Amino acid sequence: SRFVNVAAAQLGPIARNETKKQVVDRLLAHLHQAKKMDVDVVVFPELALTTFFPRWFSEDISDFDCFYETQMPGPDTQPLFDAAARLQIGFYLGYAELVIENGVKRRFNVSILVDKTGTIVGKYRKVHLPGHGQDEPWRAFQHLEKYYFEPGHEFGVWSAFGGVMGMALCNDRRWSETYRVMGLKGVEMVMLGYNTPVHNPPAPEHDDLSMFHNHLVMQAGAYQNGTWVVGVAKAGSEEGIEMIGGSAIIAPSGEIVAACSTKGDELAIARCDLDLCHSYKSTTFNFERHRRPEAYGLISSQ
Ligand code: CDT
Repeated sequence: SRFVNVAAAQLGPIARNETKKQVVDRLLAHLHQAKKMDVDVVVFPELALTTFFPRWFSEDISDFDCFYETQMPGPDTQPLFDAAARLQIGFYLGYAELVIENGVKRRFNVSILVDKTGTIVGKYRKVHLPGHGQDEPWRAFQHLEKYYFEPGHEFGVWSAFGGVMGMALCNDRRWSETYRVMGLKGVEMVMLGYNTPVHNPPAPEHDDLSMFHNHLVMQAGAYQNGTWVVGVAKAGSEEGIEMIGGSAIIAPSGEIVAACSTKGDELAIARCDLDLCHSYKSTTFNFERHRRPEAYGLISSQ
């Protein structure tokens, strides 16, 4: 057995005027609590340092630069890395990244994986950016990820915590390709944070199904690739917008083995045996033996 004790560190809402210091204190409380329960790695949500700012349009995109991190660790986030090293606990963290390349500002929705020494072992830039790229005032609220971020271009895996770790962010979890690309790279645990409003303005008929769809996609992704999936929400009523909770740790069987039951700051913890992946990866989903890529031309070429 290869056990990794994992905490899904759900966050309740983050107010627009909450300072990064206040938020980081909430994250530190999670790290300390998790350590008491012998957790190896804590998974935080997407955009875990700020409110979900793509719900508002700003004509001048730079007005929102305060929601991005220009360095990681930076002065606000250094305490997380110090705590990780001191407590010997790792974490996955989602945040908005602002980098200047060749004099041009570039913005990404990213996650990082930090090991027990407080060292960043991997960074992932969100591939599937949902929503829209221009202000759409008819909506009850905006979902401007295509305006505030550029898409990333690959799904990676990293050796950490005694296994093969993968990262994704929110909307990525709805796409089977996300898990399959990492599955082909041998992933044993996919960590992903999300911010999902209950209400979907273009398709309000989906609203009642938002939690069903949340678990459906993560459970299917886990089973079809023989991997653990740890999905973590920023939940509750954030600036008047209701966000789903339902953070869950899902086994390679597709079963939910731990879940949050509130919409606030809450830990769900599971002792995950990475060797459980083997039973699926070597039988039903033995890719080498059973996949038929020659029949998948349409999706493998574009
Ligand atoms: N953050 C994020 O990707 N949220 C989307 C919301 C629905 S699309 C407007 C999601 O897929 O959960």
